[in-house]
Amino acid sequence: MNSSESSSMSTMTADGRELIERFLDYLIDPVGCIDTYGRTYIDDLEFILVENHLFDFQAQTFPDTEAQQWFERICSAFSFKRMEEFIDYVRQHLTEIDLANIRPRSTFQTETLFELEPSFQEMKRQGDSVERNNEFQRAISTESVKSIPHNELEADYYELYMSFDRTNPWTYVIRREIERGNLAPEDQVLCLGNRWLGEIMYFRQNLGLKNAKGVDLISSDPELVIAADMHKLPFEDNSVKMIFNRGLINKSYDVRLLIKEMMRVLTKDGFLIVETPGPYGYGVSRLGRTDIKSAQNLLRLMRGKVQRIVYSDAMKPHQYLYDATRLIRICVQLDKDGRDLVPKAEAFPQLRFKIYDVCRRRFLEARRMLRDKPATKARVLGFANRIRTSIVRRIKTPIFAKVMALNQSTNPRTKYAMTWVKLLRGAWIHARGGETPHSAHIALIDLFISSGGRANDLLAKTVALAHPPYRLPSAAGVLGDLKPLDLKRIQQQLEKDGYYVFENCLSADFCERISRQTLSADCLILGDEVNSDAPVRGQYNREAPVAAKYLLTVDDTTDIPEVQELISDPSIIAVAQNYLKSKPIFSGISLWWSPAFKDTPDSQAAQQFHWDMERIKWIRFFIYLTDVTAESGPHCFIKGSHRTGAIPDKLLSLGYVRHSDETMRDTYGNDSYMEFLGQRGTIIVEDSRGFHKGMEPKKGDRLLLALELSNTTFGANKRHLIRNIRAPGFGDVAKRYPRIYSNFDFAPGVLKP
Ligand SMILES: O=C(O)CCC(=O)C(=O)O
Ligand SMILES: [Fe+2]
Repeated sequence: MNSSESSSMSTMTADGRELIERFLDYLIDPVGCIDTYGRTYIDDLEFILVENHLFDFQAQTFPDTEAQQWFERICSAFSFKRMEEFIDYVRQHLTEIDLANIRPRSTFQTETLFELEPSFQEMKRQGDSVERNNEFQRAISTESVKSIPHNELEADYYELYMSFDRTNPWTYVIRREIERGNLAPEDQVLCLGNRWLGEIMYFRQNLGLKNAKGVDLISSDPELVIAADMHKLPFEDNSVKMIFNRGLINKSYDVRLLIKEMMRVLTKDGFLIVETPGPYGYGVSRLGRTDIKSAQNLLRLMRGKVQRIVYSDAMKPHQYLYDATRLIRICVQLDKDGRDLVPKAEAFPQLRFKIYDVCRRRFLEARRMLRDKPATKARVLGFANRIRTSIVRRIKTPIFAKVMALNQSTNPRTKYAMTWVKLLRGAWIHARGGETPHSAHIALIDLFISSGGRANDLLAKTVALAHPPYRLPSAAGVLGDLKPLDLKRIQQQLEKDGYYVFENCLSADFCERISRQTLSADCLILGDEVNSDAPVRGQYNREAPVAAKYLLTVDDTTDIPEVQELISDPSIIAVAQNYLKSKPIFSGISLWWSPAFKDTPDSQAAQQFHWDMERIKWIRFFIYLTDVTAESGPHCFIKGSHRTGAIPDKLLSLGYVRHSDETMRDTYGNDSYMEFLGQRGTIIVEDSRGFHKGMEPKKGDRLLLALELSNTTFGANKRHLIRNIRAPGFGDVAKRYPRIYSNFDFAPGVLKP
């Protein structure tokens, strides 16, 4: 027998016992400890030391000095060298120690509730095991599924069921994350312990997360739900974007293992949503085996790896939670690469959510009712039809005649009001089908002229409310690694002057690659001299140009890998979003050669001063792909002329026309006249609502790429086709941020799910 063994076998002195009891009472605060059925806090002591006190078993130290002093006193009194010796000693002398909190509270409720369940009796007789426990859970689930048949099929019923006695934040929270671009429709989502198929249908149909799947001990449809033990998920590491579970983790036989398993399959920035009862009034049981008691205790199991707490509450439950005192609900976003992260708790718009929740419920109820009862549906539709015909007959037809009359009016006020009507009607048509009526585009131009830009500003604010910006993960790209301060600076200069020239350039090689591809393309040949109704096409010969402008077709342009790289570039997107204060959309992409063709400016080639007005609010990136000198056709801009009210009425009243250099210098002075010279690769961003032009080249030629980003595609109708994904990553970005690419048509099969 060696000395340490003899000390562990000997009985304790009264002083020693008190020391140990007080130390254990200090370590074990039951409010902060997770309860597991069949285990005592002494069984879990290693976990409690690490999770609750950050004890470092390797260094044998507590970060907290008070805990460390306690530990050292115990070590010297009992001549322990390590924490492990103390724990062994305690476990061997358990009968001699009197502790306030050794064993979690445990309820007898299940003992009576499940008396008749054979798998429960089996578990009691043979003792706990993973298999017997799962068998029992499976039996309970099978029974409860029968009790709510509608939940088995209907997404709407399931959604209503989740909120039958409380608000349900999940629809709001998840949709908001989708809206922000943090979650995409294709992402893999798992519902653990879903029981009802309705939960999966809810994710697929009501939230649009079409790859949602369940994992449960029971499955009536293997396509929707995989039968497996949640502690051993049949999924690869980092393969799941979101895990959702309600009333699940209290059924875990080992919650630490469960959380580890969920963290394993979740992606680096995955989401975890947990809804679970706790703390239990009477404690854990053979059914509710785990009581985490608080979100805080749960978060401790993911320590350092949570970046955001998207939502969290702990309400008093109403009906079915038996003796649980709270319903803990939490949604977090991970950062698995994080170390010692302190999660950011986000503010939650309570009022907006409550209004949303009430409306959503009424909507779901109405939709169910209409779906359920064909007779009601027929009656409602019939009624609506009668109203519609009577509106047409009594109201619409007479109003139509009046509108026609108003339209012909010469009264300026009536004309102004009618312009708004045309614009708003066009906006309605655009919102429904994506196309803007020509009359509405003209109305946009007319309103700009008559309001000096105020109409655009008002409309842009409305659009921004409907489409608030994405939360973009980074703004690093061809414009540099832009930090919030850089973005602010660029935005401020854009607002003040209307343009910004970036310090960063594209490489010569990058420009050369684009240039080479343009020279073999069949361009549209344009210019004042080209008078033909049919488009004239041909390759651009740098030695012998025959017109002022050689424009690549939009579809050829977006087929160039380098162009696709630029339109998936985070820094370009971020700069645009910041200026537009709304989700940006690539609404126009053009690439053209301007040769030295004649001495006079060409109007078709935009070589005289003008403002653009194809959108409500937009910015344009002008990218030089050849060296641009004063001779080879620099882009020119009148500083500040983009601002609201900056164009004098006498110029505006001339309409959408071209202006001479003299008019510009007379109106704005020489200092405002900007001529951008730069080597190839130079990137300029500009609000081309201000006066601008491309000066006609005198010598040499210029290849320019223009990328327009707008807050909406309302205005000119010109869509782009993506025939193929040619830049790595473009496809992923396009799937993740659908609105940015909503002006593109992707050829069938190009955007694989
Ligand atoms: O060629 C230029 O520099 C000007 C082009 C232009 O007016 C435009 O893209 O809106
Ligand atoms: Fe222009």
